[in-house]
Amino acid sequence: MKNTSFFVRAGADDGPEEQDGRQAGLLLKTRPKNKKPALYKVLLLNDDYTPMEFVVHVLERFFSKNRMEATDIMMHVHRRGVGVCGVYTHEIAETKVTQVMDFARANEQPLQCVMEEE
Ligand code: TYC
Repeated sequence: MKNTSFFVRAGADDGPEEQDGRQAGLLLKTRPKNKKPALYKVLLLNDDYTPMEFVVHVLERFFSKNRMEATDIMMHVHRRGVGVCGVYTHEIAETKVTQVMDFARANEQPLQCVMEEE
């Protein structure tokens, strides 16, 4: 549900000033903000050169996967070409992508990591 704030005319008399000092004739009504943040999938892409063990390590180190979860995701990417490592808010997803890309580059691996809005 979208957040809304709106002004409405004050009550019947429209007197010069409210008791709490607000401007006469105006009353601010605000609904609680319950807007959920946009979410982004962080994806790993397959390539022909990055060792499987390196990808498993990336999933353990940056996405807190255990060995079995990491192996499942790595094999999914290997077979299907792309796979989801996790779903995060924009800033966290961006950080994950940067961490993986920096780590891959530092280790001279062509591994690619991207983010995509859900
Ligand atoms: N295809 C790679 C290989 O056979 C393994 C691999 C899996 C690479 C997942 C990248 O995101 C990846 N060594």
